Amino acid sequence: MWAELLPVGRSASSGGYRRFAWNSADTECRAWFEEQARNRGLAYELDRNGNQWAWLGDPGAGDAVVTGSHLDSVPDGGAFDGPLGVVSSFAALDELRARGAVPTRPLAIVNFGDEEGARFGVACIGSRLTAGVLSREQAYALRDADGVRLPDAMERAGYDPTALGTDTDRLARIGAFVELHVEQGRYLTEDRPVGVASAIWPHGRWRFDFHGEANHAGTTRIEDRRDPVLTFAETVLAARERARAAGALATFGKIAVEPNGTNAIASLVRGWLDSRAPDEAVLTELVAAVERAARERGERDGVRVELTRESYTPVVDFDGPLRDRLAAVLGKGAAGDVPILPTGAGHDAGILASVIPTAMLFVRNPSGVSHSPAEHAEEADCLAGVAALADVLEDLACQ
Ligand code: HGY
Ligand code: MN
Ligand code: MN
Ligand code: MN
Repeated sequence: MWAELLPVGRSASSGGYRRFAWNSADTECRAWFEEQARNRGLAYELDRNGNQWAWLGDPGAGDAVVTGSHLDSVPDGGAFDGPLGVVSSFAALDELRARGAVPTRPLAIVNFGDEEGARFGVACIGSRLTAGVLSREQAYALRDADGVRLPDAMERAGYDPTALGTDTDRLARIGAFVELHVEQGRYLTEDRPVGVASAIWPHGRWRFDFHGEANHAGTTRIEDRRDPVLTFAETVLAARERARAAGALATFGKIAVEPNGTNAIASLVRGWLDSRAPDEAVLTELVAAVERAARERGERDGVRVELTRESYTPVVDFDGPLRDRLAAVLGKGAAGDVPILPTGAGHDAGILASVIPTAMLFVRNPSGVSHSPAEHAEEADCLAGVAALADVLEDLACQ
């Protein structure tokens, strides 16, 4: 199962994945999901937001236990972020059947579309639409770097975008959602390779636009320049320095320069800030400090600065009965405490936590590296994750 998915959308040169929403690699992953569902005799379903579901039992019965994750990736992403959760869900279902466990509640495996937001700039589009935290209008306004609208991208991939929106009825039929995900840090250890999420840090994406003045690189005196690259550079340095001081995170990983010519002073620089912090007040102050630094430098450079918040996810606290139940299941017959850990990474579980009981399991990633072709998890730890997920599903759905 895992081996079939590995080559899909993988770059021969970097070994990284380029599975962006509704592109050919994403469509191939979706075909793989449908095949896995049908091969197991599960009822396959595509919902109004393009998320895929594989049901064991009557989807209409209510109080379903759902597990799954996403199959899309960041540019040049790793093999585990997302797919490990989906593959482990199918493997855990196989394990339940091998144990002869008989579900007393409907069970479903889900692939949430466009979790990384790599193409349209907003993360977790499939789960945000389902949970009602992204409206149809907002989704229709999204465009990719080539100006392709989200609904047009869906239609070109053969999906009907006309019914995008909150899926209240579906949410009412779900009693619990558990997402298994590769850890994107190094908290878990060899003897405790599976842990339970305690929280997701608040995080968001802000776009800084630096408006300067295009001019000739070879004839414009230094004192006559209004160079937005300079203001941007100062902003990047300020973001790093303020984040370090605040014990938080700030990254400019995506940049656009116009007209982007070697011998031309730029007219516009766009920098996307991804920022995250242990709590919301720290995050708010960090972004405000970066904005102040940008504007102060812009004053000096004669560059106009505009700031747009593109997406924001408040802190998710998984503390509650479902998390405790997962910790109890993982703790059965195991020595020592069950690892309970926070993450700075966003997840579909973080979106759904606002509308249904939700919890997460993390599987050890020895290097902690993620959003990179170097992302890796050991087979033994992945199998431990499948066994833990099977125990959790048996506890939740087969009692
Ligand atoms: O960006 C994130 O944290 C997530 O991987 N989408
Ligand atoms: Mn990710
Ligand atoms: Mn992920
Ligand atoms: Mn994620």
